[in-house]
This record gives sequence, C-alpha cells and structure tokens, in this order.
Amino acid sequence: MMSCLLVFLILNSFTPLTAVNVSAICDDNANVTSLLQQLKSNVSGIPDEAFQNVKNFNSERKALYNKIKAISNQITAGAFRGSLKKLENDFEKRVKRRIVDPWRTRLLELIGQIKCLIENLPKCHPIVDSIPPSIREVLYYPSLPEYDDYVLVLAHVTDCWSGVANVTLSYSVDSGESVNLTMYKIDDLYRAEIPPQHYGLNVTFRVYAFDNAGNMAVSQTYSYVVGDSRPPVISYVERVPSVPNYNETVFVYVNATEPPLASGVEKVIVSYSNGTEWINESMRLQNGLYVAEIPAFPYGTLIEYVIYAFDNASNVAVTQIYSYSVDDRFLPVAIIDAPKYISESATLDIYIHDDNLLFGKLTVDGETLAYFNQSGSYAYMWNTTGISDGTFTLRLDVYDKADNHGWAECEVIIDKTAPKVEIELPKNGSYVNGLAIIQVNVEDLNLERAELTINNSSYVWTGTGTFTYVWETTRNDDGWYTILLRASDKAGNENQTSLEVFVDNTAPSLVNLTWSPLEPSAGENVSVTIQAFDYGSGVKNVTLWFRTDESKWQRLEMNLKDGNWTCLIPGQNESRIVIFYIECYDNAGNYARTIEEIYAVKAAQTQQQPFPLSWLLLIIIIIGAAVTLTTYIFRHRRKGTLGKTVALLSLK
Ligand SMILES: [Ca+2]
Ligand SMILES: [Ca+2]
Ligand SMILES: [Ca+2]
Ligand SMILES: [Ca+2]
Repeated sequence: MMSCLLVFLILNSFTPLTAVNVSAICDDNANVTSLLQQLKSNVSGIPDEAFQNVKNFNSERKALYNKIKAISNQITAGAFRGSLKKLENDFEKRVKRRIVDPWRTRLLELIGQIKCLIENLPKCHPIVDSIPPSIREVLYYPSLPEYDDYVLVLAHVTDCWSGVANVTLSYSVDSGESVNLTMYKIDDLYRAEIPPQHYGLNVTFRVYAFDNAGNMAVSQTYSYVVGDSRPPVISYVERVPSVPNYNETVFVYVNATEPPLASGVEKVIVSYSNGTEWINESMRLQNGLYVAEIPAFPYGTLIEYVIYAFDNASNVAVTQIYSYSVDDRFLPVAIIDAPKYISESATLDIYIHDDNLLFGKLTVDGETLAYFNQSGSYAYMWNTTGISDGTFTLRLDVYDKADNHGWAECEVIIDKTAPKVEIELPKNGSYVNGLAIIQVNVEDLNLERAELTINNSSYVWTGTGTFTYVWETTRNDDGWYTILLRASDKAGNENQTSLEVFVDNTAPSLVNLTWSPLEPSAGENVSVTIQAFDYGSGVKNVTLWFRTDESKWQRLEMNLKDGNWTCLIPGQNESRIVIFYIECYDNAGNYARTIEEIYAVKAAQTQQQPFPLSWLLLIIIIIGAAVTLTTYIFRHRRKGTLGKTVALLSLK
C-alpha cells in the first residue's frame, strides 16, 4: 500500500495555488529570480568534465535546469517553504553527488545565497488563507472487505497556506448513524480504520478535512458491501457407533460454524453411498451439532460418506471421504439340551441362531455328529449304538461370517446296562412266618429307583447294594405271596426278579390223643397215638417228650401211619409215674403241643398194693398247676410279639 502511495506522490504534479490579495512583492523576490536565472545559466554552462557518476551529460544538465525552473515556479506561486525544501533536498543534494570541484563549490555558494533570500521572502508576503484543504486522493484497503477485515482508509490531504488542521473519517452502516473517526497523519497521509462489519451490510464513508483557517473540504462518498468468501469451518465429524452392526443405524454428528460476523451456515448435508449410488441427507441442528442418520446396511457393506457445509454466501466446505465397513459383533447363539443319562438313543434339542450364520457343528468327544447351515431349532436323534457306557461331552460350536464363535457344551452319561437285581432271601417256594427276613441286592452305576413289592405293598429306595427288609407276615393271611424286586436306572433301563413264598402263621393242631394201655404194668410199653393237622405248610414232625419221676426228659420221634402219629413209650418199673406230652412243628416253624399227660406203672401181673390214691391226686394237682402256668407264660409272650410291626431296611 505504501509503495502505491509513493507512486501516487511522484506522479501527481503540483497544482499551483492562487494567492489572493497578495499585491506587494518584496524586492527579494526579484533578487531570487535573478539569482535563479544565474544558476540556470551556470548549470547550462557546466563542462562535461565537471560531472561524476553521470552517463549522459546533456540529460543531467537538462534535469538540473528543470529543477531550477520548478523552484522558480514555486516562488512565483508564493510556495516559499516548498521551494526552499525542493532546493535543499532535490537540487543541492544532486549537485553534491554529481558535480566535482571547483564547479561544485561555486554552485553551492550560489545555492546558499538563494536559500537566504527565500527564507526572508515570507516576511514580506502576509498570507490570508480562504482556500480549503485539498483532498487529493482517498483510498481504502482491502478493496473487497470481508466480515473480519478492518478497512484502512488513507487520505492525501494538503493545504498550502494555513496548513491542514485535522482530517476526519465519517462512516455509516446501512444508512445508520454516522460514526466519526479522527484520521492520524503519517507522512502527508491521514489514516483511520473502519472496524469489521457484518456480512452483507453496506458501508459508506467520506473524508472531512479542515485547515488552520477553518476551511473545510469533503471528499466524495465511498461505499463497499461486506463480503464473505470463506466456507464454514467443519471442526468435528463423528459417527456413533464407530463400528456399526448390520442392524444399527449410524448417527453422524458434525460441528460446522461460521465466525460471528460471517454470513452463517445455511445448511449441512451428509452424502453417503453403499457402493451403488450416493444419497444426500440434510442434517438437522441439534444441541449445537448437525446430525443425520445413515440407515442400517447388511453385514460387510462398505459405506462411504462425505459432509458438505454451505454458508449464506454460497461458499461450501467439503470434508474428506469417511468410510466404515458394516460389522457383526453379535456372537452366534448355541444351545444344546440333552438328557443327562442316555441308553440306546436320545433326542438332542439344538438351537442355533445368527443373522450371518456360517455353520454350526455338533460333536461328541471331538467326533462330528452333524452340521447345521441354517439358524433354527433342531431335534437331533442320536443313536448311541456302538458307543460303550461312559461319560461323554456333547458340544455345539456355531460360527458366523464375521468369525464370531458361540458354543455350548453338556455332559451326558451313556448307560445301556440294566440294573442287576437279586432276591437273596428267602428262597423261592419257601415257607415264612412271623418276622420274615427279605434280603435283596441291587447293583447299577446310575440307579434311579429300586422297588420291593410284597402283597401290593411297595418299598422304594435309591441306593445300590444289599438291603434287608423285615416282613411282619402275621399281618397277612396265610397263603402264597409273590416277592417282586424291580429296579430302573437313570437311562431308563429296567430289570426285575420275583419269587413265591408261603406264609403260614397257623400252628398245627393235635387231636385225639390216646395211649394204651392207660395203666400199664411194670415193663409194659405204652403205645401213644395222636392225629396232627396243619393248614398251610403241613406237618413237619411230631415229637413226644416223656420223663418219669426219676428221670429227665427224653424225646421220641413219632411216625405217621394211616393218618395217625404213633410211638411207643418204653416200659417202666413198677410204681413209676410217667409224664409226657406231644409237640408238633409245621414246615413254617409253627409249633403246637399238648398238655402233659400222666400215668402210673402198675405192678406186674401179681397184685400189688395199690398206689395210695391220695398221693396220686396231690401230684396231679401240682402238675396241672405247673402246666397251666407254663401255658399262660407261653401265650403271654406270643401275644406280645404279635403286636409289633417290624419293617426295616438296612442300607449297605
Ligand atoms: Ca463464510
Ligand atoms: Ca453374528
Ligand atoms: Ca445301568
Ligand atoms: Ca401251619
């Protein structure tokens, strides 16, 4: 700018002033004119050898001549100070540079005389200034101001008589109130700055200049419209989520701004492409950010997008092209549901799901059973033929196209062996009575249930090994009973065994006891006969027990003959008292006995003194009392056991 102004100063010619009411001109004026004439002629007569650093001597003589002529004109016009300055700066310095002695000294002496005279000239020329300053040029920069520019206004103002007093810049925006700024002088130029104004406004200004005599000059009116040549600033672009899933829409957030005085953001557009076409979406302003939504695209799609921000002055900012590849972050779903225990086959419930499924694989202990290439539920029939009993791991692995991996596992036990069941006691077909011991054995690695059933009553347990059950048979009627032992394992295998036993809680009955002879003689055997009956298990044996008043109890097995049980009590000595009774067992162990019978042994065929009757009666009474007491105790004890219920299971 300053270089421009300098050019301006050099090119503009000096406009002569008109001095009004100056009639008298001092004599010095004529002397100056005369001396200047002399200086002209001296210059014209300078020989070539007087010059130094000069190429064209004639041109140099002509230039010096013209400068003197200009100084004369200034003096004629009354511009004494100006002429003095020109003489010193322009002419005298040139002489010093380009002319050598002795011609230089002579010229400088003459210049000195002229300077003295010119300095005195104003004293004889009183000046009356009625001419306003001259506003020679007004410039402003920049020529097309923007909203953020300070506009520098420069005015070249001169006043030849009283001088410039002050210069004022007056501007107004959109015909509003005028604002006055004092312009400051720098090197004959006056300057001031109009502060930045909003885009689109019209700014007009003029320059007012006053001289020291109060004359005012006004420039023409200048104006400019504030511009905006820069696009909005996009300082922030973000998408959420940054790595979107195939089923997620993407929000793009953009911060696009304009400076306060600029034209402002008109609109922001996101333009996106899935590889086939570009779609423009206007972004809406939300909490200071522009936001738009890019819809969901299938897994693997490459999305590119770019942001355009327009301002109201039709400038546009464009971002780089952003891109993302649509992802699949969701793990495949793998669910396997299998029975814990499996025998020969099982249905496995399989569920696999992924929106971008690659495949699913079902394995058992690492060996592949099946592949699945579609999401869904499956009922897989697993045939375990050829697989031995044991524990196995079923595993379902599912992969999607994004290399995500989901899996599920479950442990199963294959058991194709039925439980082992055995009734150890009692033996099949045996007789039982009273508290019968039932001993069973159950074996299985995965026993679910064991069940012992007798006469519609069941006893259930879950352990393996040997168990004992005490059966109170007296609660049952006599007869045949089935003992059933069943067991099942957790894989559904079953086994059972059973046997039959006869319950007999009825003692045999003994009837029609007779012996002969009723009163034997000494040494005579006595034949005893009795009938024994048993309902149920049948008579096992019939035994006769006898003793004398001198011997201990002895037993005699009785024999069955023609429906009667018989035996012989050997003959005894005379006068011996024989006491006997008969007992009977049935096959179930029930027991019956007769009361004790008694007879006395007579003397041999010869007549003997009879046994005193009074003694015999006494003995019968004593024995009868003893038998009654024994029978009572026996029955009492038996009743006591009858009332008890004993049912015991012992775990191994
Ligand atoms: Ca702008
Ligand atoms: Ca997935
Ligand atoms: Ca089993
Ligand atoms: Ca019986």
